[in-house]
Amino acid sequence: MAEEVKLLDFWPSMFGMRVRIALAQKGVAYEYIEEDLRNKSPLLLQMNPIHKKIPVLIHNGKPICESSIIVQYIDEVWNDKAPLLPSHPYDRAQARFWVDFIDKKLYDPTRKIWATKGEEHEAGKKEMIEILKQLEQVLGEKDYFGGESMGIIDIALIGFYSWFYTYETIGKFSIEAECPKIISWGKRCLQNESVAKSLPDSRKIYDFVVQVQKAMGII
Ligand SMILES: N[C@@H](CCC(=O)N[C@@H](CS)C(=O)NCC(=O)O)C(=O)O
Repeated sequence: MAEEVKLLDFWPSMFGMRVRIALAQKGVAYEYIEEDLRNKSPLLLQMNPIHKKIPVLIHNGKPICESSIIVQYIDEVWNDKAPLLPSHPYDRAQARFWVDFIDKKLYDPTRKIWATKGEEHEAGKKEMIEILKQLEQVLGEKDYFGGESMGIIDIALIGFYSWFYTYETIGKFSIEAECPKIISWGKRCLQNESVAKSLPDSRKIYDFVVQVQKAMGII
Protein backbone atom coordinates (compact mmCIF):
# COMPACT_ATOMS: atom_id res chain seq x y z
CA MET A 1 0.00 0.00 0.00
CA ALA A 2 1.28 3.46 -0.84
CA GLU A 3 1.98 5.46 2.30
CA GLU A 4 -0.15 8.55 2.77
CA VAL A 5 1.60 11.00 5.06
CA LYS A 6 0.27 14.45 5.92
CA LEU A 7 1.61 17.00 8.36
CA LEU A 8 -0.55 19.68 9.96
CA ASP A 9 1.89 22.38 10.90
CA PHE A 10 2.50 26.10 11.38
CA TRP A 11 5.75 27.43 9.93
CA PRO A 12 7.31 29.20 12.99
CA SER A 13 6.56 26.28 15.33
CA MET A 14 9.67 24.73 16.89
CA PHE A 15 7.51 21.68 17.55
CA GLY A 16 6.49 21.39 13.92
CA MET A 17 10.15 21.78 12.92
CA ARG A 18 10.96 18.60 14.84
CA VAL A 19 8.60 16.59 12.70
CA ARG A 20 9.77 18.21 9.45
CA ILE A 21 13.38 17.31 10.31
CA ALA A 22 12.56 13.73 11.31
CA LEU A 23 10.64 13.16 8.07
CA ALA A 24 13.48 14.70 6.06
CA GLN A 25 16.08 12.56 7.85
CA LYS A 26 14.10 9.48 6.89
CA GLY A 27 13.42 10.67 3.36
CA VAL A 28 9.65 10.38 3.79
CA ALA A 29 7.55 12.22 1.21
CA TYR A 30 4.55 13.99 2.73
CA GLU A 31 1.93 16.63 2.18
CA TYR A 32 2.55 19.76 4.24
CA ILE A 33 -0.65 21.47 5.39
CA GLU A 34 -0.25 24.92 6.90
CA GLU A 35 -2.70 25.71 9.71
CA ASP A 36 -4.08 29.09 10.65
CA LEU A 37 -4.01 28.77 14.44
CA ARG A 38 -6.44 31.70 14.87
CA ASN A 39 -8.92 29.83 12.71
CA LYS A 40 -8.18 26.12 13.15
CA SER A 41 -9.29 23.84 10.36
CA PRO A 42 -11.96 21.17 10.91
CA LEU A 43 -9.25 18.64 10.03
CA LEU A 44 -7.00 19.80 12.90
CA LEU A 45 -9.92 19.76 15.36
CA GLN A 46 -10.86 16.29 14.18
CA MET A 47 -7.31 14.92 14.26
CA ASN A 48 -6.24 16.48 17.58
CA PRO A 49 -9.49 16.97 19.50
CA ILE A 50 -7.73 16.84 22.89
CA HIS A 51 -5.09 19.56 22.54
CA LYS A 52 -6.19 21.14 19.22
CA LYS A 53 -2.52 21.89 18.52
CA ILE A 54 -0.09 21.37 15.69
CA PRO A 55 1.95 19.43 14.77
CA VAL A 56 -0.20 16.46 13.86
CA LEU A 57 1.11 13.68 11.65
CA ILE A 58 -1.59 11.85 9.73
CA HIS A 59 -0.32 8.47 8.58
CA ASN A 60 -2.68 6.54 6.34
CA GLY A 61 -5.59 8.50 7.81
CA LYS A 62 -4.59 8.01 11.46
CA PRO A 63 -3.40 10.92 13.60
CA ILE A 64 -0.35 11.01 15.85
CA CYS A 65 -0.04 14.03 18.15
CA GLU A 66 2.67 15.63 20.31
CA SER A 67 5.92 16.35 18.52
CA SER A 68 8.29 14.17 20.53
CA ILE A 69 5.88 11.24 20.29
CA ILE A 70 5.58 11.86 16.55
CA VAL A 71 9.38 11.83 16.14
CA GLN A 72 9.58 8.49 17.98
CA TYR A 73 6.75 7.11 15.86
CA ILE A 74 8.58 8.16 12.69
CA ASP A 75 11.73 6.46 13.96
CA GLU A 76 9.84 3.22 14.58
CA VAL A 77 7.87 3.16 11.33
CA TRP A 78 10.69 4.18 8.98
CA ASN A 79 13.35 2.14 10.76
CA ASP A 80 15.44 1.25 7.74
CA LYS A 81 17.65 4.36 7.84
CA ALA A 82 18.93 7.25 9.97
CA PRO A 83 18.06 5.97 13.48
CA LEU A 84 16.96 8.85 15.68
CA LEU A 85 17.09 7.00 19.01
CA PRO A 86 20.07 5.01 20.32
CA SER A 87 19.84 1.22 20.09
CA HIS A 88 20.61 0.37 23.74
CA PRO A 89 17.59 0.58 26.10
CA TYR A 90 19.52 2.60 28.70
CA ASP A 91 20.72 5.11 26.11
CA ARG A 92 17.19 5.33 24.72
CA ALA A 93 15.87 6.09 28.20
CA GLN A 94 18.51 8.80 28.64
CA ALA A 95 17.67 10.35 25.28
CA ARG A 96 13.97 10.37 26.19
CA PHE A 97 14.82 11.94 29.57
CA TRP A 98 16.54 14.91 27.92
CA VAL A 99 13.82 15.35 25.33
CA ASP A 100 11.32 15.41 28.20
CA PHE A 101 13.55 17.95 30.00
CA ILE A 102 13.52 20.22 26.93
CA ASP A 103 9.75 19.77 26.59
CA LYS A 104 9.05 20.62 30.22
CA LYS A 105 11.63 23.31 30.88
CA LEU A 106 12.53 25.35 27.83
CA TYR A 107 9.38 26.73 26.24
CA ASP A 108 8.04 28.76 29.18
CA PRO A 109 11.21 30.82 29.78
CA THR A 110 11.65 31.45 26.05
CA ARG A 111 8.05 32.63 25.78
CA LYS A 112 8.60 35.00 28.71
CA ILE A 113 11.41 36.65 26.73
CA TRP A 114 9.14 37.82 23.92
CA ALA A 115 5.70 37.80 25.54
CA THR A 116 6.40 39.64 28.80
CA LYS A 117 8.20 42.71 30.04
CA GLY A 118 10.12 43.81 33.12
CA GLU A 119 10.97 41.27 35.80
CA GLU A 120 9.28 38.35 34.09
CA HIS A 121 11.12 39.08 30.84
CA GLU A 122 14.46 39.24 32.68
CA ALA A 123 13.65 36.01 34.54
CA GLY A 124 12.91 34.32 31.21
CA LYS A 125 16.38 35.20 29.91
CA LYS A 126 18.08 33.93 33.07
CA GLU A 127 16.07 30.70 33.17
CA MET A 128 16.67 29.99 29.49
CA ILE A 129 20.44 30.43 29.89
CA GLU A 130 20.46 28.11 32.93
CA ILE A 131 18.72 25.40 30.94
CA LEU A 132 21.00 25.85 27.93
CA LYS A 133 24.02 25.58 30.24
CA GLN A 134 22.68 22.30 31.60
CA LEU A 135 22.27 21.10 28.03
CA GLU A 136 25.84 22.14 27.23
CA GLN A 137 26.96 19.74 29.96
CA VAL A 138 24.98 16.97 28.31
CA LEU A 139 26.49 17.78 24.92
CA GLY A 140 30.01 17.71 26.39
CA GLU A 141 32.62 17.38 23.65
CA LYS A 142 30.33 15.53 21.25
CA ASP A 143 29.41 16.97 17.86
CA TYR A 144 25.75 16.23 18.48
CA PHE A 145 23.67 15.14 21.44
CA GLY A 146 23.22 11.97 19.43
CA GLY A 147 27.00 11.51 19.18
CA GLU A 148 28.47 11.57 15.70
CA SER A 149 25.12 12.20 14.04
CA MET A 150 21.94 14.00 14.94
CA GLY A 151 19.47 12.20 17.17
CA ILE A 152 16.21 12.88 18.92
CA ILE A 153 17.65 15.38 21.45
CA ASP A 154 19.19 17.41 18.62
CA ILE A 155 15.86 17.36 16.82
CA ALA A 156 14.01 18.41 19.98
CA LEU A 157 16.29 21.41 20.56
CA ILE A 158 17.21 22.76 17.15
CA GLY A 159 13.86 24.47 16.52
CA PHE A 160 14.56 26.71 19.52
CA TYR A 161 17.88 27.63 17.93
CA SER A 162 16.01 29.16 14.99
CA TRP A 163 14.33 31.47 17.54
CA PHE A 164 17.62 32.54 19.18
CA TYR A 165 17.90 35.63 16.96
CA THR A 166 14.44 36.68 18.18
CA TYR A 167 15.27 36.09 21.86
CA GLU A 168 18.58 37.94 21.53
CA THR A 169 17.15 40.88 19.60
CA ILE A 170 14.16 41.35 21.88
CA GLY A 171 16.14 40.56 25.04
CA LYS A 172 19.19 42.59 23.99
CA PHE A 173 21.64 39.90 25.07
CA SER A 174 24.01 37.38 23.54
CA ILE A 175 23.32 33.67 23.95
CA GLU A 176 26.73 32.94 22.42
CA ALA A 177 28.49 34.89 25.19
CA GLU A 178 26.86 32.57 27.77
CA CYS A 179 26.57 29.29 25.87
CA PRO A 180 29.16 29.18 23.06
CA LYS A 181 28.98 25.39 22.72
CA ILE A 182 25.25 25.48 22.01
CA ILE A 183 25.82 28.05 19.27
CA SER A 184 28.57 25.94 17.65
CA TRP A 185 26.26 22.92 17.90
CA GLY A 186 23.39 24.85 16.25
CA LYS A 187 25.63 25.94 13.38
CA ARG A 188 26.76 22.32 12.95
CA CYS A 189 23.17 21.07 12.85
CA LEU A 190 22.33 23.62 10.17
CA GLN A 191 24.91 22.03 7.92
CA ASN A 192 22.59 19.03 7.69
CA GLU A 193 20.25 19.37 4.74
CA SER A 194 17.30 18.00 6.71
CA VAL A 195 17.68 20.83 9.22
CA ALA A 196 18.53 23.57 6.72
CA LYS A 197 15.40 22.89 4.71
CA SER A 198 13.12 22.50 7.74
CA LEU A 199 14.01 25.64 9.70
CA PRO A 200 12.60 29.01 8.63
CA ASP A 201 14.76 32.08 8.32
CA SER A 202 15.50 33.49 11.80
CA ARG A 203 14.67 37.04 10.69
CA LYS A 204 11.31 35.92 9.35
CA ILE A 205 10.57 34.46 12.79
CA TYR A 206 11.59 37.76 14.40
CA ASP A 207 9.28 39.74 12.08
CA PHE A 208 6.46 37.33 12.88
CA VAL A 209 7.04 37.67 16.65
CA VAL A 210 7.06 41.48 16.42
CA GLN A 211 3.63 41.29 14.76
CA VAL A 212 2.42 39.01 17.57
CA GLN A 213 3.83 41.39 20.18
CA LYS A 214 1.96 44.28 18.53
CA ALA A 215 -1.26 42.26 18.50
CA MET A 216 -0.75 41.46 22.20
CA GLY A 217 -0.12 45.13 23.01
CA ILE A 218 3.38 44.43 24.33
CA ILE A 219 4.98 46.98 21.99
N1 LIG B 1 3.59 19.73 23.35
C1 LIG B 1 3.16 20.03 22.02
C2 LIG B 1 3.21 21.54 21.82
C3 LIG B 1 2.62 21.95 20.49
C4 LIG B 1 2.25 23.42 20.48
O1 LIG B 1 2.40 24.16 21.49
N2 LIG B 1 1.73 23.87 19.33
C5 LIG B 1 1.29 25.24 19.23
C6 LIG B 1 2.01 25.95 18.09
S1 LIG B 1 3.73 26.13 18.46
C7 LIG B 1 -0.20 25.25 18.88
O2 LIG B 1 -0.68 24.49 18.09
N3 LIG B 1 -0.94 26.19 19.49
C8 LIG B 1 -2.32 26.36 19.24
C9 LIG B 1 -3.09 26.60 20.49
O3 LIG B 1 -2.49 26.57 21.58
O4 LIG B 1 -4.28 26.84 20.40
C10 LIG B 1 4.05 19.31 21.01
O5 LIG B 1 5.21 19.04 21.35
O6 LIG B 1 3.58 18.97 19.91
